[in-house]
Amino acid sequence: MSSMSRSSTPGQSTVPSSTSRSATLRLKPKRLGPDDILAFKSDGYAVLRGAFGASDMARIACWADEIANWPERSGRHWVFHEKSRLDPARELISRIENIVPFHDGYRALCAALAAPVAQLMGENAVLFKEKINFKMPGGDGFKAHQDSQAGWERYASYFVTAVLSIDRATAENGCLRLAPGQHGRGLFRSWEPLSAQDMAGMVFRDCPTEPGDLVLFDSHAPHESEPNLGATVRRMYFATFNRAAEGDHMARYYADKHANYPPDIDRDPNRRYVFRV
Ligand SMILES: O=C(O)CCC(=O)C(=O)O
Repeated sequence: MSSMSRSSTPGQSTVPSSTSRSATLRLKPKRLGPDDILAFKSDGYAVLRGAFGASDMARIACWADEIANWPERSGRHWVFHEKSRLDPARELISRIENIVPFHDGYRALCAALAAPVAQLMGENAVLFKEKINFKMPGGDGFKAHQDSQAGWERYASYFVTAVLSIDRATAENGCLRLAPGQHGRGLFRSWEPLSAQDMAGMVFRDCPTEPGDLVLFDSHAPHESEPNLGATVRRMYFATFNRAAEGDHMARYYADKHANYPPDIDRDPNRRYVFRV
């Protein structure tokens, strides 16, 4: 049912080839049940608890450590940094994007995540973008927004993001917060977070997660998160898919993004880059 843009074996969580290692990896999340699908339709999101088991999560967490330790090089994975809110003298990794071309494990994970996303879409899903948000102690939060506000609708009309909790996420370390039942209002406005007026009547709820829990939300579902002012790291892997019928836009998306908001290693020191949504 599911397919991935860079997999030669659509619908399977098998790594076809590798630029880094040639191991074959199999990851298989739990399937969504009818109640999860109903929750997704009515709330704009669903939470699949324990989608991956402890041994898969131990591997996925190890891979995240591995990637965080890779040297930063132009033309490879994209690393973004931020100043710690707890100690401004400290630079933290805030997120790493564009991992799949360089990592067998995360490629297998994306292939696996395409399956529950395809269940929600009712058709094949193709990978659009992916990243790990590290949110280390001192890492910043995210203002309330809809993902499509970041100009995504020039590529496709609809997206579903699968967010895998690598670490335990709590109110203290900045878990996701989502506003149920608001996705049906469509896209508010591109390139700006939601205003107080947009949010009148929206109720954001903490969505604490354990390693292995999967949150799936659509691109109009408002969400936000607080900074991590606690002591524990809160890593989450985000894989966003569009309907296969709307095409494969990943290469174009990353090329366009590179022109406007490149990874830190590729930045022009004389240019100012502003994160908008
Ligand atoms: O990592 C988070 O807490 C939220 C991230 C988010 O909303 C985003 O990257 O669009």
